[in-house]
Amino acid sequence: TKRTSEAATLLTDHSGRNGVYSLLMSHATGGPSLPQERKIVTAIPGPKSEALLARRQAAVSAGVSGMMPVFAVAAGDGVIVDVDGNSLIDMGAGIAVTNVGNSAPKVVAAVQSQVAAFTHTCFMVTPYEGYVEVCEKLNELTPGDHAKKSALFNSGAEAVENAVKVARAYTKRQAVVVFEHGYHGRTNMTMAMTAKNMPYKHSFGPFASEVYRFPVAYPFRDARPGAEVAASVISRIDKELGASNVAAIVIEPIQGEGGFIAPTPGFMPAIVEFARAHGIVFVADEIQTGFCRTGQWFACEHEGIVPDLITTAKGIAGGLPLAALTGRAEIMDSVHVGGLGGTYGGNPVACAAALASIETMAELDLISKAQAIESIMYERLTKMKAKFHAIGDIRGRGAMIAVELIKPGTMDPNPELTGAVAKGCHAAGVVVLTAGTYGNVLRFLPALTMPHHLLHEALDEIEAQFSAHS
Ligand code: PLZ
Repeated sequence: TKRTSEAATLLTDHSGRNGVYSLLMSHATGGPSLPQERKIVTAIPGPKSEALLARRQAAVSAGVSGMMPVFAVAAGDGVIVDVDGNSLIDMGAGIAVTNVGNSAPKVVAAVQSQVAAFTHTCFMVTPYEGYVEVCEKLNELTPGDHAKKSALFNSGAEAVENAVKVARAYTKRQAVVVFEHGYHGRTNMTMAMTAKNMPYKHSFGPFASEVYRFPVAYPFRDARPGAEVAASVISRIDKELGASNVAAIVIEPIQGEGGFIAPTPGFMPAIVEFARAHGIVFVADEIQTGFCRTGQWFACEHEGIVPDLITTAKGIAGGLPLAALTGRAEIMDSVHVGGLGGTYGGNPVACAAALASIETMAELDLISKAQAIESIMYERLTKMKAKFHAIGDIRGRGAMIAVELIKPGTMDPNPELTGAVAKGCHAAGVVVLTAGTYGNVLRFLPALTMPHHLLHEALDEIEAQFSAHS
């Protein structure tokens, strides 16, 4: 077909060599998935990536960072293939996005048929079924069996902004409570809500007002029970803000960019109870934790928490840009008509991808797959912790696991070792991400379809890098 030959031209231009070409052709036309292997055939970066890096440097703003020095041409399940034909192990899934794997067959088919039918009408102008169906699914899958409604957006940050808008409209209050180490986005409102200055906020102020940040119960660095930390936060909210001025409390049930900090058990339930008692809208930001990532549909479920509003994005649509705000119908309906929206929000192609992704999650039982990844990761990392005293903490759930690195014998963060291990992995063809307020967390977020032999191979490499740098 014409489309296939266009894809072929594109792939030939980028990859050149024949082996890579036929492998990519098979992948791009819905054939068997990419060979699930690490295969390094050039230096990292290879010559074709080097050439693209030079073009990138000349054409792309220096303000956009670039972690891996290679350019991708294909990806699926556990691997990313680069322009030089290297096949890398992917422990990042595009920052927790391709939970169902890259170019998952159902997603590819749904996107192809939607893109051929129509690409955009604007839901606010001429609606279509896909948008409604995604909302129905979200209302059904998110925690709680109360009446819910949803609205769709383009990015996680936009969903968080809209959570604040809805909470303010509903409560007729202004203050927003967020937490230390929290991350909510890069737009003006969400920069104010994000804790870390560098790189997210530095030189970009002034920030939105009426955002107040309080400590989170951080088990590795605070031995107090969760309820006790919550009590001190609640007392401060009462004294410093006044509960009756607070529109929303926004928290990630496991903090993502902040370093996979799962608040000490008891912390979130106490905060939820306080919110309920004072008419404050409790918002769970599940943008990184959602869609089977933590071994449940949503991370709130681990502590039985039912948020009033929940923000989702990333894993929702198998890699297409889509985000959502879901919550109690009376809260979601409290906004005046026309108050929520946007040109592209709930784009039909992204909605088709979301429906296919959600179907794939159920069909492949990705909840169990995330739990299996958790067992393997904990077992291997626990052994490494006994050997390498720089590993201070292992934490997270499902396929959202991290290690926090310290200077051995202290609690001091060790960002130098974190960077060295990450760089070593990258050079050896394993994509790992870092995180944390102190830049001392190595985080692992593989696709939930990651084959176990590759997971072990990635862990072997991580272990080798710890050995090399200890
Ligand atoms: N809330 C909990 O994790 C996005 C950011 C990467 P967007 N996290 C990855 C970077 O450096 O920009 C995120 C998140 C949580 C909100 C967001 C924002 O989602 O889709 O990136 O806007």
